[in-house]
Amino acid sequence: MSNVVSQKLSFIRQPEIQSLLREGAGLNAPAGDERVKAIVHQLLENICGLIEEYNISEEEFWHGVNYLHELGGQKEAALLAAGLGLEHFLDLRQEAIDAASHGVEGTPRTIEGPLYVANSPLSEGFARMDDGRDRGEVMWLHGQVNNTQGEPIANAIVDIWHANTLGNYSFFDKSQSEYNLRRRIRTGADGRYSVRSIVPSGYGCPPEGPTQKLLNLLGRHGNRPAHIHFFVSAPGYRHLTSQINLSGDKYLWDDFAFATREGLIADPLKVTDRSLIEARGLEGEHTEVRFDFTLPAALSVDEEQRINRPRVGE
Ligand code: MBD
Ligand code: FE
Repeated sequence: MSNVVSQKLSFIRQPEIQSLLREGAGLNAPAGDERVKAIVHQLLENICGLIEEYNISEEEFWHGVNYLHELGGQKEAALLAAGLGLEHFLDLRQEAIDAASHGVEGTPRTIEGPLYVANSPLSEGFARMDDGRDRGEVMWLHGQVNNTQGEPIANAIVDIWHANTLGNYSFFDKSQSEYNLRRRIRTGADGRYSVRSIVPSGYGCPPEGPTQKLLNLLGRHGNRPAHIHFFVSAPGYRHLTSQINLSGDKYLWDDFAFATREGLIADPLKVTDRSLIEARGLEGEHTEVRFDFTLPAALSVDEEQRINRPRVGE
């Protein structure tokens, strides 16, 4: 081979090194998994190529190994995957695959992120999500789940989670009550869901954590705009993982996790109308956020389920 890369990477091209990479990946062992072997082999080759190309010192190498220990020890690997854009990449790739079979229809998907907790309390039509201890602005969040013909979907489960006014999520923030700001709503025949909650603030990565440490070296911030996460599912329809972002946030189009998308932005509305306040059983002025979902029909039962990934509470 005489391309630029192979000329530059002359050390790892030596037969002795190539043989070491094959041995390391178990290519000569009869047992094991072929796919894992192939992937690990290429991974080893890529790592050794980087070491050669960037002249990575032994000290830098062990520093990197220790960084993985820090990342795992503080359970920030999924946070870093979001911050490096890898989780958004998976969305873009899956969307391109899906477009081929479904066309482009329905509410856009966007990343789940690392802060979901399964099995939050389930209510019919309406729930209050906050425990009343965070004196943030009251938020009335509501909308309708529809099919692509615009008809309401009954028995859809709208699983909602969001941060408090400090940008923190219950469970991960032990100062909050269990399942605070986490609820599941089942829609009735009208396809509607509504919740009373508090307006969330944007999230910021733990400033002393390993994710922020790397982001600093990249010259990047670790902030997200104010957002609300959703899983929306219903029998016969495609599972949707998405989020809405609140317009007006300074990070709306500068999300460190790249989750903001056209079609996923909601405009918070100030409600002062007395009769509307009373109809909602609220005490006074509040912020209304309306967001409707459109779910395409599922082509298989698999598509009705969220992807499997390790989650708290499952
Ligand atoms: C969040 O709240 C979030 O949604 C993501 C993707 C990453 C970090 C914090
Ligand atoms: Fe979030």
